[in-house]
Amino acid sequence: MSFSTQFTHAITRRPAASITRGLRAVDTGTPDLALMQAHHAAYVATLRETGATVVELPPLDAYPDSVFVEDTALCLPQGAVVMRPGAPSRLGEAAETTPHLQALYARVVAITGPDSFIEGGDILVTEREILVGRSARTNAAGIAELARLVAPWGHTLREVITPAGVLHFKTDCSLLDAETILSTKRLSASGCFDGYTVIDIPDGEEAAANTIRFNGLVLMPAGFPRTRDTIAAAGFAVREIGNSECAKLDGGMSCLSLRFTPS
Ligand code: CIR
Repeated sequence: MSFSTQFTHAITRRPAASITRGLRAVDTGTPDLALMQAHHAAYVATLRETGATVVELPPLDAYPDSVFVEDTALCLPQGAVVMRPGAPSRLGEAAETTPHLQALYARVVAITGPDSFIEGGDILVTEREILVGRSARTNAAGIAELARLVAPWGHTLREVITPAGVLHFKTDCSLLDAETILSTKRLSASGCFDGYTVIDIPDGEEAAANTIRFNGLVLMPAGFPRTRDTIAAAGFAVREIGNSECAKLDGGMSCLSLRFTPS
């Protein structure tokens, strides 16, 4: 069983009313809470449809970006690592996730800093390695600390670069199966996926690169028909989920959940 695509559990957090104040690189409009809630419910229902248990955490109004729960932890088969978000307004979110991981995992460790910063959105776990993109949110000290924490669990880290102007490494790529990565051309051109099979995102649909393979399904943002057809033609079962409101805050499919099989 592939630990990078097959999961028994997910954790999500419902969007808070404060989502209107969420971080964004460019202001393209205020997110509509009701529409985001509807998209989020469809996302959770789709995860559940695969047979997984989804733990839905309540909204956290103190943290406008807390719906993007992926950034607060890295979940591996051997244990979970609580992250240390590089965005100051998100730093406290990680501690909010900790007890929920401790309820499911025997081993929960944490990035402690004080100079280390790292967000889950910069981490792509494949069957053979963990790729971590250095970005505006993830620094060398954070990557080094993560490498030390997961080495005893048998994991090898490889540092890669998140393209300039891109929020997170996984903003531009996703794992579709143990050997196949969906990527923007601007990211794969760096050579970081050499040795994998790469499926290119069609030009102009770069915003569709952040998908998740979750058990039998690939969840992708709605509105990118060429990417949808490309993924389907490669043999994957695709589900389109509305993402218009999260996209206003630079968020996508992976950001909305932690996916794992607890140990
Ligand atoms: C942020 O800037 O932190 C949020 N507005 C978006 C986080 C998206 N998370 C992710 O890609 N893993």
